[in-house]
Amino acid sequence: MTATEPAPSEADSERHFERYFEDVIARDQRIEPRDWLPEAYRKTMIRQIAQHAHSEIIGMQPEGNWITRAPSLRRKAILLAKVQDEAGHGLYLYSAAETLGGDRDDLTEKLISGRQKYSSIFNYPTLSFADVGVIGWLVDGAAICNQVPLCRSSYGPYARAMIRICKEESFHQRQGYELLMTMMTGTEAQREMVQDAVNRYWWPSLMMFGPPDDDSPNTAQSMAWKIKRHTNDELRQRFVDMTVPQAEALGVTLPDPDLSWNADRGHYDFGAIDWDELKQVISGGGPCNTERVERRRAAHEDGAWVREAAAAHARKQQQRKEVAA
Ligand code: BYC
Repeated sequence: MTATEPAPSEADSERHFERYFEDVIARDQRIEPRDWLPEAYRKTMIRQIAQHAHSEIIGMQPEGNWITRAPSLRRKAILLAKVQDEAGHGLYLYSAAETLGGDRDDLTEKLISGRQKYSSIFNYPTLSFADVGVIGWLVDGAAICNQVPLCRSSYGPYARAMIRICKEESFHQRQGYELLMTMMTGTEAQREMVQDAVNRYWWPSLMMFGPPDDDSPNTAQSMAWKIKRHTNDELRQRFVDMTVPQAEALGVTLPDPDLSWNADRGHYDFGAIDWDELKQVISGGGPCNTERVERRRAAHEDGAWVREAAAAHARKQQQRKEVAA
């Protein structure tokens, strides 16, 4: 632009930024924190990342229930490490949300006041140690199916966080499967515990992928922005196809009489999912919703002194720096 050319209007600049954003998406490159982005993209990204972070943090509770009662030192060490990993995943994700202006305190407040969601799966109880294995196998297995494509999500900090998270989730899935294999080669009572856990967790695991495509309000826009790379139903099908042979190898029965190989489709057919149950659990009416949120609220309140002490320390350090300068 020369001095004699008129300055671009605000609307021109906005259009220029918009074109740049669309171009980055079309070329399959990443949107980075300092890039201009449409407000709706920012909102969607904060919603998804926050829901994901909350799921990791609330997801520590069902398995945490078994840390003190793990049957051996080895199982206890494995479970402790896994639950700690979930805390780490939550922290990377809250940091990714912060790069979009999502304030961590605000997000936590929304979680504990029920204004933001977390994955439905963590509202089911863990009734036996076999549940730890089944969560690793099915829940982490479903999470991997859903999250590997998110490593190519269009928002850079989210995609990069997802690479590390997926590596750790793979170990989580393996530890679950290995635990179940051990139990399945144990006593009859152990085999029954595994089958009972599979019966309780199979359908809720399928619900983790979200509502069916024709009832998923966010999918079309999130696919267009390349936040999501596959629809909810595509990923659910991928999970079923991957899991059926694993169930056979394990020797458990998946609780679905309609599950059968469809040679024409090249996929397994499966029975109808109870979408009313998913709606009820998402809207706070699952078996453990109240308990999970209460526990998170109590932990947040118990930790207030730590946050205050850290803030006071940071202020003191800053004052010392200013005095020294
Ligand atoms: N539970 O239009 P839709 C883990 C919500 S933790 C609750 O299809 P979208 C682990 C959805 O948010 C892994 N809410 O939405 C941790 C939306 O809400 P709004 C957790 C659900 O976003 C510890 C509304 O329903 N993984 O691995 O296009 C131990 C309409 O849905 C659910 C993630 O968070 C649900 N199941 O697609 C072990 C992955 N499903 O708009 C393991 C990241 C849907 O009313 N998230 N909703 O506020 C995603 O991939 C997508 O957000 C979803 C939903 C596929 C979940």
